[in-house]
Amino acid sequence: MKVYFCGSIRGGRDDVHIYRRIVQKLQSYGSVLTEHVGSTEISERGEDAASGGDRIIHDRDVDWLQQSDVVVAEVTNPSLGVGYELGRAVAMETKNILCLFRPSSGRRLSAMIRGADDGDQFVVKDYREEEVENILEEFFIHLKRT
Ligand code: 6K6
Repeated sequence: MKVYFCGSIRGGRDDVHIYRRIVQKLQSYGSVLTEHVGSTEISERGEDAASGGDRIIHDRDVDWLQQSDVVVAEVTNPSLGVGYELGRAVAMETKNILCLFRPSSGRRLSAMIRGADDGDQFVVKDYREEEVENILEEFFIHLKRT
């Protein structure tokens, strides 16, 4: 199984420790195409020496999105890139999408994400940090049954 993980980069890296936990858990279900999103080496600038510019990042990520079977997004920290990826994934129709949001942040999730939940292919789940692995476990067990 190929999993595409989305998390804020230029939108802010405050939650990177949670992204890392999510990526680690996702790796037990398949290959995570975007494991760099959970890397503490990547700053808010979202650049490193190996990167060849924004177009290359965009085109590679859209290609990975197309290849992926499942999309998991941590959406607590607002990010234009994550919102864009989710919109593109919805347009691809074939993806199972899980959005994870922490109400304890005090933020309110965008209506365009919360309102996209159809209880089937696009699911939004509120969670507390300590239960993140269990939430993922439940989601993937359900996926295997369908
Ligand atoms: C090179 C090596 C590590 O990071 C880079 C350069 N930046 C990006 N590399 C890969 N994916 C990126 C990069 N910048 C944004 N993205 C994608 O958009 C990721 O898949 C994230 O889910 C999302 C974050 O968007 P912003 O708007 O918060 O940056």
